[in-house]
Amino acid sequence: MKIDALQKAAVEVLRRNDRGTFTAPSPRQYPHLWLWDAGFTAIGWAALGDFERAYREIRAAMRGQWRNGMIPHVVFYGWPSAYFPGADIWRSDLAPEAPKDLPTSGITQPPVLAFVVWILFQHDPERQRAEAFAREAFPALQAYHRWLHATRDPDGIGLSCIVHPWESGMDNSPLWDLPLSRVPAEGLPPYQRADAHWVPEEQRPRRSDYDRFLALILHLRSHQYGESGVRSSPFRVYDVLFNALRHRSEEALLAMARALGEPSGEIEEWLERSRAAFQTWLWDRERGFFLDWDGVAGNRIPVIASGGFLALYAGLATSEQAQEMVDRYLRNPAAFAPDGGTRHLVPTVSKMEPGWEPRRYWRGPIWINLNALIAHGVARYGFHELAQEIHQHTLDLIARSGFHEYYDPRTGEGLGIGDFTWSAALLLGWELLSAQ
Ligand code: 9WN
Repeated sequence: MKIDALQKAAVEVLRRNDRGTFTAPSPRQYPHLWLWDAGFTAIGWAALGDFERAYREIRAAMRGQWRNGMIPHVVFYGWPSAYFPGADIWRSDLAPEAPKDLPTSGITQPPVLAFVVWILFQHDPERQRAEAFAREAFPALQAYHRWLHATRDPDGIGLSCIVHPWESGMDNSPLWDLPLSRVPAEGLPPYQRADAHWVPEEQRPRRSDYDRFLALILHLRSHQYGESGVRSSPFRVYDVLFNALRHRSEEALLAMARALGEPSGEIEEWLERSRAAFQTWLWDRERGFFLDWDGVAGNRIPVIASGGFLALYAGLATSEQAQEMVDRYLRNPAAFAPDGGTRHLVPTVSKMEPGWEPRRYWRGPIWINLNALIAHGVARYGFHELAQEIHQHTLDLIARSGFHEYYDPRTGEGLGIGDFTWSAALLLGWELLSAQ
């Protein structure tokens, strides 16, 4: 398919998945609003010149915000549905800070909204409208980031922890194998998964993962999703992808504060602290890579996953570190680069990892959102050819298999659900995500 035919097909996916108030990631598999999906989707609407629709998407996500600042990972517009775990499991009504009239989940997802709002601000040709929206969004985004710093840094290290794998967006990554193995999953109530109805089970997380996903929800719920639940969580990880996107968003918040004439001292402090924390806690000199920090075990998680490259998107690596990550991993056929066995960039997990599974969700397949963020990350450090290559691989995958949720890096086969919103939105809005 030629690029304009692909773009036409992408527009159709966005329109079909548009529910009016929000765009479903997939009306069948994910019929509600997801936080980082909403950010990527807004980029797609903006690429089409429909800024009103992009703002509506962001508003729909912010509408779920809790009084403590948290923006939840799911807002259950369109509830009830067959989705598991639904609002009846999350029970946000038990938490005093949750919105009264709209059920949500009780955890968050990668903090992409602030940098997305900044992208919209920069590209909207109607300047008054752009400024009005930025003014509307700024206090909510600032409150969200304050919450990320205050409630989610129980160890005081300058980074935010996640207390559920879903908060990373990379649900069953091998990154979580060790930390999840410590989550007790005995005595769970019986439950019925709904995720393997449209998608073959071998492309989804295992039952043992779902047990722990549910156990963690029940733990957090028993603490009304408050601070005590974070502190006592058996799963507490300072994830590179999550914190890199937090940092990128805070770079955007700083730019926004300056553009709007708002005070910026607090944001500058956040940026300074996380820049140092990436070096102290997450950079692994021996492996030459940014690794997640396990807050419960007190060590780095020795798994090379592509989320590590997002440190480049946020400008958090030195140029030497960027060079090492590219040479040792991204360009290395034994790790992420094509080697005859794999033909496409960028698998989510290094092929050297024993936990690598090329068809199972976040354990190896290629995802379009990560490809876009990695490409713009390497471009930020001057690797323009590599960025181009990743873009070309992405276009080839979509041309071959359509707008799938993820792709087999060996064959390019589309996996997971089809007509997936962010795959379409980011084909359209790829360039807007540039971090330069
Ligand atoms: C759980 C919506 C979301 C994405 C995540 C992806 C998947 C949910 C699920 O779908 O997660 O949050 O039910 O599997 O892993 O990144 O935001 O598209």
